[in-house]
Amino acid sequence: MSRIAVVPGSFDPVTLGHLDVIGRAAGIFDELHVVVVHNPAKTALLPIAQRVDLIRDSIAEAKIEGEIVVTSWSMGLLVDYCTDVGASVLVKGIRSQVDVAYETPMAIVNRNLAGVETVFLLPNPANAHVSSSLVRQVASLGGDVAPYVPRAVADYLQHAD
Ligand code: COD
Repeated sequence: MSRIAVVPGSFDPVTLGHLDVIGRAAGIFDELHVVVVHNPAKTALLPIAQRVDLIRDSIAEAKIEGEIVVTSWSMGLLVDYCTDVGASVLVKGIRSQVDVAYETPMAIVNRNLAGVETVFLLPNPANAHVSSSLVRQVASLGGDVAPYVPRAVADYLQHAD
């Protein structure tokens, strides 16, 4: 039986931290779905379709191999997407105690709702401080985001209005 996992996130934009988690998850599971989910708690910078395109470009640029689907989901519960595609696992990155506190109740509810387990991956220490909000802030103030994001994202942000 093939193991299908979902890596969800806002990915606004995708960072080197996200890409590290995606690459390692692709090495663990037979099929990976990277899913851009609208997070109503956050004010978005990039349109969802653009985030999907940048994730695809970044995965190609990093030469991450495997069965990887990149898509978006806005139809309700994330576990419904998991059920639709036959995924039994969600993969999340844990950078700090703040992430643990945020992710723990969601992991328990997702298991209760649909039997979907959550696997937590620890970050590469080199990227542990990187977040999309940090990238958005640096970009908005005219700073160099190249150390934190894939080249496709740096290029996009440099040429965005
Ligand atoms: N290193 C490692 N991991 C990282 C890094 C980094 N530098 N940066 C981010 N991550 C991880 C995050 O911890 C997270 O696991 C993932 O990457 C995505 O991060 P973001 O910031 O792009 O996305 P979030 O946190 O805004 O996304 C939250 C979701 C939309 C995925 C979340 O809210 C969710 O699962 N929603 C489900 C909605 C639902 O069905 N709710 C009902 C049941 S709980």
